Amino acid sequence: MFVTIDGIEGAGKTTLAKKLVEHLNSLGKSAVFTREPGDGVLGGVLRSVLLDPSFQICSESELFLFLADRAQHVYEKIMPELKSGKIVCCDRYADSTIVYQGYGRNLDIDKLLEFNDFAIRSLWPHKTFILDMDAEVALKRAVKRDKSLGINEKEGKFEAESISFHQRLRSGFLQWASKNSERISVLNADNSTDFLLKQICEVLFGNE
Ligand code: T5A
Repeated sequence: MFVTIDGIEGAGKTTLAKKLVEHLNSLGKSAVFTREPGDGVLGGVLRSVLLDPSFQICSESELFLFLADRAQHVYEKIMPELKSGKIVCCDRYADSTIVYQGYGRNLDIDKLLEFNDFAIRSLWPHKTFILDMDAEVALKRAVKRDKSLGINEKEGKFEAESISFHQRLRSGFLQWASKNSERISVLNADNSTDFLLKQICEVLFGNE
């Protein structure tokens, strides 16, 4: 089973995806955490380029760098883990590209869908959860986290975008979710991580 967690900056994706993996493993279901961008050796290099504000990258280059990261990630990690029977929980995936590069950077969404499908060899998640909340509140969470981790502005390229950019992303995620409602569930990220975890498990496994 391939599960992804997506949404705006600071909504709690990483926290929730890691907790989900921990919970599934404690139930004896073998699960692995992974994330985008930045898994693996190539991913690490691409992540540092993508998130470094000193690189003036045009939207098209940015798109292909995210897709290169994803293609390698699918080939090197996601597909092998799925083939070995693991549940893969990925923090951000193709939906981030549709929303950030499409709704955020105004690239053509049909093209993004096509390019993504090529990069992932049509490996779309079985289920995607989008964490939704007020963009300004979420951003404050991310900035507070960065400060507490001593992370400098290099990591904050997208966080440094205007609030209207983040509001556009939030609305993009909601529109995209409603167009893909059989795969994507929207969760209210104002809730506690434990509550969100319970909601996800109900969707994935029912009352099992
Ligand atoms: N991007 C990415 C694209 O433009 N296109 C793409 O195709 C892809 C894949 C990656 C950037 O790249 C962009 C999007 C991003 O801007 P990143 O640093 O990897 O950047 O971003 P993320 O790891 O996704 O981190 P975020 O900043 O978005 O944060 P998260 O993961 O949503 O939030 P998290 O879990 O770190 O939590 C933030 C803080 O809130 C607290 C946590 O303890 C933490 O301090 N928190 C909660 N507080 C209250 N209630 C809850 N339920 C909470 N959950 C977490």
